[in-house]
Amino acid sequence: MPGYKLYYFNVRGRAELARLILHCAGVPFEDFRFEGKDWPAIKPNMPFGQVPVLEVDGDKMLAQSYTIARYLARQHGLAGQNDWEQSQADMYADCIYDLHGIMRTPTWETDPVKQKELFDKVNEETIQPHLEKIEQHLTKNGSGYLVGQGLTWADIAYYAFFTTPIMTRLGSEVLTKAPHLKKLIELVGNYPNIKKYVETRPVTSA
Ligand code: GSH
Repeated sequence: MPGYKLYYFNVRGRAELARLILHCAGVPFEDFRFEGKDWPAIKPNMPFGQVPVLEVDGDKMLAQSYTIARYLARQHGLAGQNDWEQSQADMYADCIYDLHGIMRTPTWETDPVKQKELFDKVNEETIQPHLEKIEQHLTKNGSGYLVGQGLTWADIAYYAFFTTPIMTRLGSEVLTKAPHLKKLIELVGNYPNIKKYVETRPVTSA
């Protein structure tokens, strides 16, 4: 088993998907969380001056959150059963990467009224249309999972995104028209290793 050390700030952010994959697979790793004040000393040692970074066996360094997540999924049986399933999982995960970026835009608005308008707009114009498509895909696949017959890192990516603190900004009814996805998120959240981690992880604002 490789030795893993995951570098990131003490928030869920872009590292949480990797953390969830590792916990789900029951793989031990060093969850190296640091505070903002420690970042200037760490930054020069990161491959591109950013985090998350996965250190493997003490010397290999991998950057880019979704590259890390995909690598871990492949290593630990969560990438899909064949090339087609793996590409489907990648496709869904990339959708979440895009949504993650779009959801961040309103957070830069400082006026609370304008910010709420921006979140509502993202919900109406991006999130809800995406959910409509996801419902169709989940219905067609029929297994309850996004890809094939079992859990992949794509399911975990949807779980991570839709349970992230920022999603509360869209209101509790965000998944009302997405019953299949709601069920999938509950399913992922009830995997024993995920449940155990989520119940005990540090409480953070992001
Ligand atoms: N595309 C990269 C990924 O997905 O990993 C983005 C990484 C990124 O933006 N990292 C931020 C960071 O390291 C934290 S979320 N910020 C500190 C800095 O750039 O100095």
